[in-house]
Amino acid sequence: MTAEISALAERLDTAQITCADTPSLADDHEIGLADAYAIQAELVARREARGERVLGVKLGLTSEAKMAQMGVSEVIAGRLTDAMLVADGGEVSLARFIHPKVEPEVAYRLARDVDLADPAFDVESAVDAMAPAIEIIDSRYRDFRFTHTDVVADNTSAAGYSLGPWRPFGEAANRAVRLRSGDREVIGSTAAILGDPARALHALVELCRKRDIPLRAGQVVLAGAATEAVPFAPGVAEVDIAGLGRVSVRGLA
Ligand code: OOG
Ligand code: MG
Repeated sequence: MTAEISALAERLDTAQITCADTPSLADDHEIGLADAYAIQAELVARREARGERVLGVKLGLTSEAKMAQMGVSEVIAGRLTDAMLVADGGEVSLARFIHPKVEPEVAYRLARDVDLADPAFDVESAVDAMAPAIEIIDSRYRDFRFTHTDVVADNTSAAGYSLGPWRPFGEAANRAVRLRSGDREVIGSTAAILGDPARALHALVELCRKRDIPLRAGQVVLAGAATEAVPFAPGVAEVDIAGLGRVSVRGLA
C-alpha cells in the first residue's frame, strides 16, 4: 500500500463520514485504474475496520443513460456494506448524505461462491434469486463531477440500497421500470442494462476477476441502473419493475 493510495482513501472516507464533498482526485493526481481499485479496496477496509461487513457488490454505468449522465463510458464495480442497507419501506435520514440520488436496479443473490479462477464458471448457475432494488448513490465528489478512475476510487458512489421481495432467479429482460422520487418520475426498461441485466452478471465476473474482488455465497449483486438517477427528495422514493415487484424507502429531511 503506497502512502498516496492510503492518503486518497482517507480523503474519500473522511468526505463520506463528514458529509463534506471533495474535488476530483484527477485535478491534482495521476491515478491509473489499478490504483483506483486499490484506493477503493483500502476505503472498504477502513469501513470493515469500523465493524461494517461487505454484503454485496454493485455494477455501475451498465446503461447508456447513466454513461451519458455521468460522462464515463466503462462498466465499474464497487462494494455494498451492511451500513448501506435500508429495509424495504424503511426510513433513512438524508442528513447522512452529501447530495443523494436514487436509481432503479435489479438485484441478484449468489447461492454459492463464484470461482474467479475458473474461466468457464457459469455465474448464472450460482444465482438463486432476484429482486427489484433502489440504489442510493452519493458521490463524494463536488457536484457529482468525476472521471472514470475517480468514481472507482470512491467505491462507485455507493451509499445505500434497499431490496424488494426476492423471487426465484429467471428472465428479467425487457421489463418496464418506473422510478419515483419527489416530483420526478422516470420510466425505462431493464433492457437498458447491457441489453439484459443477466449480462451484468457476466460483466461483473470479468471485472471482479481482473480487480480481485471476491464474490461469495449469500452476497447481493446490483446490476446497475436502468435509467438516469434522480435526486433523492424528502419523502418516498419508489421503484417498480414489471413482474418483479416494488421497493420503496422514505428519505427524512
Ligand atoms: C456512479 C455510480 C453509477 C449505476 O448504477 O450506474 C451506478 C454515479 O453515477 O455516481 O451506480
Ligand atoms: Mg447504481
